[in-house]
Amino acid sequence: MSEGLIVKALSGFYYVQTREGLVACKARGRFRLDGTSPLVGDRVRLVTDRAGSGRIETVCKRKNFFIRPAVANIDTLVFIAANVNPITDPFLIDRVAVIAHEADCELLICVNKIDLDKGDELYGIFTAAGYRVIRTSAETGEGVDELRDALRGKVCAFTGNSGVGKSSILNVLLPEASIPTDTVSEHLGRGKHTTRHVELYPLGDGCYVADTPGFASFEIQMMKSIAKEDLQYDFPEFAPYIGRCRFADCAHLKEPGCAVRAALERGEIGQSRYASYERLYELTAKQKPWETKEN
Ligand SMILES: Nc1nc2c(ncn2[C@@H]2O[C@H](COP(=O)(O)OP(=O)(O)OP(=O)(O)O)[C@@H](O)[C@H]2O)c(=O)[nH]1
Ligand SMILES: [Mg+2]
Ligand SMILES: [Zn+2]
Repeated sequence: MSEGLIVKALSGFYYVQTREGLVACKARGRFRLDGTSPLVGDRVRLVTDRAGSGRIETVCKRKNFFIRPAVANIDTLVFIAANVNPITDPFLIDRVAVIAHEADCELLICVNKIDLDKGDELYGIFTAAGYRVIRTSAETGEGVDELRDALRGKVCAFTGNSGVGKSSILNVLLPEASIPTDTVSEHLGRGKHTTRHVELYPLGDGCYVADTPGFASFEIQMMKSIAKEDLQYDFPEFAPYIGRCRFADCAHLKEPGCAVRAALERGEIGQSRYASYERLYELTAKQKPWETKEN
């Protein structure tokens, strides 16, 4: 029995990086029956037959996993955004930020295509909220070294709407990968979903980066339901004010004496971030108690 890391899943095969090399594996049928199918990023144990093909026997305990992109054991989610062709809606980043925080995963925001548009608004919103934002251009290479440094030693997944340049940036980071990219449809201002599968690429020194297919905003799913009372903790810039409201169970919506809203009025919390909190609170509040993660 040997061990390895699933780096690609395609057409019913899992490609497992082992010390001996890359092994194409099938998974035991039981995984599918149990609804515990392996994911890219899983550490697994496998047996290989004489012909060199393998079978995954066990999946090691996961640190976390995501549904979209379908990956496991991610240290850093890198949200690639752009302010031109296509324009990233900040709400999309806010949703992913919440999902990342719930999964105990660092979020890094990368504003790409700065050769066309510097993305000052996105940069301002997310740096003010306390996130690290790196500006890049896959076209000129600007900022790519800073991104490479930020990813060192981590297992990362690129995410972001289709056409923002996820595959293009990865090609600059790892030229030998030559990942297909495609021009963004001028009509729709969104990509054509050039990347169709999730794959982890080795950048050396234990750093892996997953390129993933982009999503349209309506497709993104919460990987698990979040209790409405917990949502406030997913907004790191709220932290200094939590516990200072007049009511102990303040939802920071319309209650009098709310410290979060006071901070919003003083400009210490960003308008767009707070608006996303309101929208997401409404979504989480609609859930039934038995749909939340405690159950
Ligand atoms: N000007 C400019 N164009 C870029 C940049 N990055 C990517 N592009 C172009 O944007 C288009 C889409 O890039 P992709 O890398 O395929 O985008 P993606 O995010 O991987 O898209 P999906 O795979 O569909 O999710 C391509 O035509 C790229 O050449 C950039 O920094 N500047
Ligand atoms: Mg792509
Ligand atoms: Zn409050």
